[in-house]
Amino acid sequence: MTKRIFSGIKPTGHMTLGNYLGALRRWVEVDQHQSDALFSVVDLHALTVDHDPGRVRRLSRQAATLMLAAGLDPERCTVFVQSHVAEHARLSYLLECTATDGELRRMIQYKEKGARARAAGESVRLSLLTYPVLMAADILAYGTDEVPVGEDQTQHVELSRDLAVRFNQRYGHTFTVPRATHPSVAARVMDLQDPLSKMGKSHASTAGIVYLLDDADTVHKKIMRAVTDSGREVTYDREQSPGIANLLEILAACSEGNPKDLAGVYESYGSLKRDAADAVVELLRPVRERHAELAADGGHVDEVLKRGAERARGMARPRVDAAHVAMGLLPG
Ligand code: AQP
Repeated sequence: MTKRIFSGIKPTGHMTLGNYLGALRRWVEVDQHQSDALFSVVDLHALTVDHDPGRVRRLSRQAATLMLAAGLDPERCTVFVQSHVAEHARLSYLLECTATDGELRRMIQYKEKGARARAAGESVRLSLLTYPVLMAADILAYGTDEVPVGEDQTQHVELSRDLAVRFNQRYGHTFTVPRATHPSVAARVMDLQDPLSKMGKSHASTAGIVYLLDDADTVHKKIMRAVTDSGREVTYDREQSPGIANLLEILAACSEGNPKDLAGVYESYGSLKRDAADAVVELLRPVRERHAELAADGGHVDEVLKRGAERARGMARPRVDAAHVAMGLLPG
């Protein structure tokens, strides 16, 4: 049987090189060809933190456009917006009745983002605590076998596995137990200005983040200004030399190379940075060009999303209905 794949991107900021190398590129090059795959703009997840409604709407359309521009083919896979398929929220509640508050409070992202919000004197939305359950619903609703994600999402996919197993034990077999898969290089692209932190699209400081829609000049500047250490020798060592390791991984991911082997090729940080910058610019050029074409024809993207949501609904509904009945609710 064909394996089922689900993954998503949340519209919390402009898409980054981390999103591309950690997730989107593999969806395009591998996943959509080998499986029955669904890729979603997971917009409900963008409401878990302070947000501007107009910006979320614009970023959702931009994310969908970039997914198509990068090469997702709606004839091969299902591309849709999460909030257009009510089954996600419906299943999320059923899974909230399966999860415990303790396991959600242990989620690293909740701890980090919650602490940041409290430190800034802001309140923490309840949905920041519960959204990993919604993510489990995103995945489990489709009988997903594999979830191709960057390394930062491992803990959330683990929760989905735990909830699937627990639900099946309590109420009878309903859900496939999914597993996370990661790219072999660049599963965690780091911020160019702070190579100990992930390159994240919602981060406030943008100098260390390469956005997919940055022009060539901006990409060059950001990479040439990347923070490195005070050494001179180019070695691949994530602990001792995280900035250089990050650049080697980025270059390796762009050139299908291996970061360790590439380290031996360079004698200066400057030449490594130049080659990494050129490689990223070339990698992103066709995506930017195709994005401009697609953005000029918004009707096409809307039509793809409409068809995608219809298809996704048809796939999710029988399993969510089954979960509903299995938990003791009367069939509607
Ligand atoms: N830096 C990264 N390196 C590798 N993979 C990454 N991903 C994200 N950042 C990196 C992967 O991209 C997919 C979509 O990510 P997302 O939209 O869930 O998260 P984000 O881009 O990191 O956005 P935020 O709002 O900045 O996130 P957080 O919540 O971390 O603050 C996922 O497969 C992700 O692994």
